[in-house]
Amino acid sequence: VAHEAAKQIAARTACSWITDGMTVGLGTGSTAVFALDRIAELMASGYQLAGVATSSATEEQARTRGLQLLDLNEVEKLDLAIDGADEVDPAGNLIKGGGGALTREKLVALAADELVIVVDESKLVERLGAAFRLPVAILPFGWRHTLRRLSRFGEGELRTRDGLPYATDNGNHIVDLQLPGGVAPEQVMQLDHDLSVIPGVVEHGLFVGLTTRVVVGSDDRQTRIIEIPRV
Ligand code: A5P
Repeated sequence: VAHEAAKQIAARTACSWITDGMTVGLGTGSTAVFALDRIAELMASGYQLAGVATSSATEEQARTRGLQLLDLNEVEKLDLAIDGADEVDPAGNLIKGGGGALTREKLVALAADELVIVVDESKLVERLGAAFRLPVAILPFGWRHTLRRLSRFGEGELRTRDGLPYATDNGNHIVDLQLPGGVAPEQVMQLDHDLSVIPGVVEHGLFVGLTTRVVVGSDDRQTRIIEIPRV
């Protein structure tokens, strides 16, 4: 699989900010899963850690590694969340949701004091959405109407799996939205707002102003850390 070494080193490096006693947000995807291995090692070495998972897939992966999981409602806040991303812009804004977990991922990210994003170099872009379609989670009820409302931002396509509308962990559908030319860092906040107020939209995959650090792994197992000041 592409960039495995880069993903692994990025996720392991992100775990260096975990200290004993922390409650950690556990991201979803092929990069974030490597953090679970490191967290299991830390626990084996005596750390007391608890995790809140961002998807049922991550829940499953965490359980097989023996991690203690909490529901987001059981914690007031998280000390740290570690998650992947589909795209990262120079301001640390993200597109997430390629794996369909964007709604829980955003709720966990918002609850966390710090959000460490782990990616390989291929995820770094100048403008979000120029290459990757923006995932938008929508209610199944009346989805055709919501899709039509979304189409003023670009061409949207209902995500399918095995010929049926894709269903998220929350039972929602996903529209993958083509943003012509993408969106510049200074326009991201406006688009965040414009999408959020559309009736039928549950959540969208733009993560604006949430990232505090990006760990970029490369195939030769080097990492670069980008600190993002929260404004
Ligand atoms: C899941 O919904 C996504 O937001 C993932 O975090 C994102 O797709 C990154 O996944 P990979 O690390 O597998 O590319």
